[in-house]
Amino acid sequence: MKKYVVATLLLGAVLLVPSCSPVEKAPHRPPNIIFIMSDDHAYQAISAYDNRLIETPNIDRIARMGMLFTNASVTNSICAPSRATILTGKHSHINGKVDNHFPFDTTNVTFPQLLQEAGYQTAMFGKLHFGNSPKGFDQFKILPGQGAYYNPEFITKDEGTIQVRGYVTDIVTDMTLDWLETQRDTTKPYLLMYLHKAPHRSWQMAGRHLEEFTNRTFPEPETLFDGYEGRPAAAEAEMSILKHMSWSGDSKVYQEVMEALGLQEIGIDRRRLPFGTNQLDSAQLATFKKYYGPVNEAFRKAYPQMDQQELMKWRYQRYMQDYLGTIRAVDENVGRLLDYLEANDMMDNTIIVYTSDQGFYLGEHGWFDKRFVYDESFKTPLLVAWPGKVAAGTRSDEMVQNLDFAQTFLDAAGVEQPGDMQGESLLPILTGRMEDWDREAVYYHYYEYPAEHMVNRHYAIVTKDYKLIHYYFDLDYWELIDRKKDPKELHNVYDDPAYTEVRDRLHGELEAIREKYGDSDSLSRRYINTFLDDIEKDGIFGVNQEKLGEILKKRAGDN
Ligand code: SGN
Ligand code: CA
Repeated sequence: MKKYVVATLLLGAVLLVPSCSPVEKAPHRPPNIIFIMSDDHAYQAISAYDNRLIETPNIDRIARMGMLFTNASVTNSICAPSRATILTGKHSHINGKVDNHFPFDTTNVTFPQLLQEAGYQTAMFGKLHFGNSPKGFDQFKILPGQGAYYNPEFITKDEGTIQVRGYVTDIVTDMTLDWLETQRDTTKPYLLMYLHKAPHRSWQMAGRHLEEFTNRTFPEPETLFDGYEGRPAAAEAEMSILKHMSWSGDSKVYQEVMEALGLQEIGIDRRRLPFGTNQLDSAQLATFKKYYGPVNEAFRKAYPQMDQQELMKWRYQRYMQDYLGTIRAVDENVGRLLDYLEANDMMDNTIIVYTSDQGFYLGEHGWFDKRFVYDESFKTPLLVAWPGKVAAGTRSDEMVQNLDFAQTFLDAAGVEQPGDMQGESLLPILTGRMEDWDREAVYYHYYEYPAEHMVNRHYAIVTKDYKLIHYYFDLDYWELIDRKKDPKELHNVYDDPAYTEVRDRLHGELEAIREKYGDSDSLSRRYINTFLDDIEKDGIFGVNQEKLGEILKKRAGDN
């Protein structure tokens, strides 16, 4: 009997041998891919990076299972262009989606289409923001445009436009879990894109988090009172927490309180009065009022004594409370998904990515929003788990980008990467083959100007040590940032003689990287003209009319 057991064990061992044998490789099993992306989620608000603002235990689980990237960035820090780069593996100037203004060109080839052709089952739930429906998906339910936090509508593949009651972060997760539970074709590997609207402006948290978050106080960033010396584009931008946030939609100040205090609504937000509540039903609104009522009362009393600095501090706290409150629900829901995968033994051979479409300013430089190549919006969170393939609890400070996702997934799936994609597969980093990775610099190009927040057009080369930035329309000047000596990015050393050599070297590298990726001044000029032609005809939302007039007049002078 004993002999029989031993023989059986030996036979079992022999049968298992092929996967360990040096000659015969195990057959490739294409992994499942779960791509989780939130909208405007700053890495400063993920505790795996930094726990001063909020604990995100569930998102952190992905880093504990796999790798945390500390130097991941985007090629163009704004929503739809980032998503287009992710799907196409190409820079904005090549895929054509340079800004949020025009719809995505659906003749682009995207990695989900290629995975679908290769036999993957594909699904997308949540925010896309393309102005059209995604190609290459067997199933999708997406928010129209920015989508709503409460009782949102969805454009669906099979049911037309539907409205679902509830809170968007919970609903997108319900849809995702429902798909995993009831629609999976278990004979195929799958690509699941689970895309949150939160924490996008204007921040509306779930009712269950109002009590905690409207009562919390958060530490201030060191650069809350940046004066923008030497950085004219920063000085011109309209994204100051003090000056450009709206009283109603952003800070949740009631109209009657604004009137009592003589406050004029700020910027473009007039359309959203009163206080961003148009999508809430009466019960949801009552919960909002229960918590924002006392906030308003306290503000009504305190405001007359506040100086500008105190007001900035108050507005920063209000901002953090609401922004971070929306992240609590994202974290809880990521936890629901991970729990589901664990409970159903679905972690094996599955890549799980958590990222954001870009970073965000949480008071650094006195700002909210993004767009600049400065770290808080240039960098983006990136956590990747792949149990069995990526070592648990690892970190990488390599300069990876959203440009690399498409090729990474194709590589992992064993699908050929089209020669015109511009990123690189991250598998060498993820699986510890660093001899196959040698990137030293990345390229950045932001376009959307003139537009809301008025961030000048700029392109840049970024290395681990420096950023060389050219602001070219309508300002025209250079910035050089020494990332090691000046991590808060407060000093433009472009004209400092101590940096002449660095500056000249970086100019050469910038020209080379622009050539490598096929970007040029003539292409930039073409994008400016298409944009200005369009807004000259139809106007543009959110732009100071006087400034717009000046830009268009200057342009007329150019021609
Ligand atoms: C909206 C926001 C802006 C934000 C853009 C782009 N204004 O227009 O603050 O920069 O979206 O964001 S709001 O008054 O409508 O909230 S993106 O993530 O879609 O690129
Ligand atoms: Ca975004």
